[in-house]
Amino acid sequence: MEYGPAPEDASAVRDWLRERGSFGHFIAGRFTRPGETFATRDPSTGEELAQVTQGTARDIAKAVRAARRAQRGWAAMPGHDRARFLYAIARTIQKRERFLSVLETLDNGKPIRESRDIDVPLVVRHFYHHAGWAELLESEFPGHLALGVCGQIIPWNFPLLMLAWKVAPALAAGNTVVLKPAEYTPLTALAFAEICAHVGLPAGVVNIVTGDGETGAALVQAPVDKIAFTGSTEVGRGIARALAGSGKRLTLELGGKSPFVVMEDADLDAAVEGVVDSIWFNQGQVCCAGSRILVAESVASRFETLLRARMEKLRLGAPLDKSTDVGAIVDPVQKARILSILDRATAAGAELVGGDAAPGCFIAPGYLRNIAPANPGMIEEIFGPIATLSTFRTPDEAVELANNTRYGLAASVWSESATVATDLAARIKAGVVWVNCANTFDAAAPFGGVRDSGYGREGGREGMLDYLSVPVSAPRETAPAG
Ligand code: TXE
Repeated sequence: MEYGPAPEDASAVRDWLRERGSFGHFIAGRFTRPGETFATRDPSTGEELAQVTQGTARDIAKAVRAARRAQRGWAAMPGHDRARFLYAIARTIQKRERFLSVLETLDNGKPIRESRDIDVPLVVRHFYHHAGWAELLESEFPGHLALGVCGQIIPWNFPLLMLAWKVAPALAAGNTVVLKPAEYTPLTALAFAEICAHVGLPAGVVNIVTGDGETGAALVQAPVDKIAFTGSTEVGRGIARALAGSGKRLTLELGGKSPFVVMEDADLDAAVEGVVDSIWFNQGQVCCAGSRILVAESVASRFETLLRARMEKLRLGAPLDKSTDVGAIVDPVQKARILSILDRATAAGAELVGGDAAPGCFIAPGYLRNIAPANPGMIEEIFGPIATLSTFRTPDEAVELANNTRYGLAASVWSESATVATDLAARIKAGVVWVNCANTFDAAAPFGGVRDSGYGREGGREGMLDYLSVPVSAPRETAPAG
C-alpha cells in the first residue's frame, strides 16, 4: 500500500472529537446526555474516533414527540421563511466543507478527494436546491400538505449526502424529521445537528438518534407519518412488511446490480474512465455502481486491456492522502462479506483479476471474468470494488443480460450513436439510465429504483411529491339546479 506525501490536515476534526468525547442524541434542539454508548472507528486504522449513544425505543419516542410538537409551527411558516433556514444550512455546510470532508473520510474510509470534491459539494447543492422548493411550494404544489413527522433511516456509504437527500426535501415540504444514521458512520450527522442549532433552526424540526438496526426498527414502529429508508434490500423488505396496513407512507432505496453496457462503437477510453467512476468510486460501496460490465464481443479484448492498465494505476491507500483513489471498506464486517462473495464466485468458476485483500479494511480494485450468469458474483450485490466482465454479441442480447437481475436501480450505456444509446436506454429496466457517463447526480434529477431496488424518488419535483400529501381539492362550484 502506498502512503503519499500529502495527507489532509485532520487536526481541527481531532480537536472537535476530543472536546466532545462521547455523543448523546440531538432531540428538541439540544444534545442529550450520552447513555449506553458504542465506538465509531476509522476503518483505515481501527482507531476509535468517538463513543456514540445506542438509541432506545424511549429515545425514539422522545424524538418523535419533539418532532410532532415542532411540526405544526414549521409547516405553518411561510415557505420563504423555511427557505431561509435551508439556505443558512447550505451556507454553513459550505463554510465547514473542509471540516466535514475530513470527518466523513475519517469515519467512513472514503478518499478525501471524494468527500471533498463530490460528497460535501453535493450536500450543499441539495440544501440550496430544496431551499428553492420551499419558496415555490405554494405555487408549485397548491393544495398539497406536509405529511407530518418523517422517520428517516440512512446507510453508511454516503453518510452526509444521504442525510441531505432525506432531510432537505422533508423540511422544504414542511415536515419535521427523526433521522437515524448508520451505526458505522454517525459523526457527520452529529456535526449536522450542531449546524442546525447554529443556524437557529426551531427546536424539534430535526432530531437525530444514533444507534443500530434495533434503533431503526423502533423508529419504524413509532407513531411517524412516513418512513424513508436507504439500505439493504433485505431490511427494506422487512420494513415494508412491518408497515403493511399501517397507513404510513414508505419510500425505499435499496440495493442494485447495475449494468454498464459498452457498445461496439463506444469511446473505449471514456468508457474505461466511466468504470473508474462507477465501480471503483467509494470502494464500490455505491447502490447504483455499474457492477456488471457488459461489453460488445468485437471490442472486448481491446476494452479489457485498457481497463486492466487503468485499474493497475489506481492507488489504494490512506483515505486522508490526497493522492489516494481507493480507500478503506467501511468496516471489517463489510470486508468479510465482500470476500465471502468473491470466494463463492471463484469457487463457482469465475476468474478474479486484481481484487486482493490487504491488511486492515482494504481490498484492491478488481473484476471477475469468465463468469457464468448463475455465478453468485453475477447475482449478488458485492458492494465492494469488484465488477463482473462479460460480453454480448447483439444489442438484443445486451438488453437481455442487462435486465437479467432482480434489481433495477441504475444503468449506464456507452455508444457514440445517440440512436443506439437511447434505444437501449429505453429498453433497460432501471430507475436511472446514464448515457456516456455514470454516477452523475444532481439535486434537480429524481433518483430511485424499480423492482427489488425499491420505490419512491429522491431529488427534483418527484422527490418533493414523496414528502407531500395528495392535494386537498378545493370545493367545486356546482351549477344551481334547473
Ligand atoms: O445494511 P442495512 P448493512 C447493501 C449492501 C451491503 C448490505 C449490508 O449490499 O453489503 O446492504 O449492509 C438500519 N429496521 N446496502 O448491513 O442493515 C441500519 O442501522 C430499521 C446497500 O449495513 O440495511 C442502517 O442505518 N433499520 C445500500 C441502515 O438500516 C434497520 C447501502 C442500513 O443498514 C434495521 C447500505 C431494521 N430492522 C447497504 N436493520 C444502498 N442502497 O445504498 C438495520 N437498519
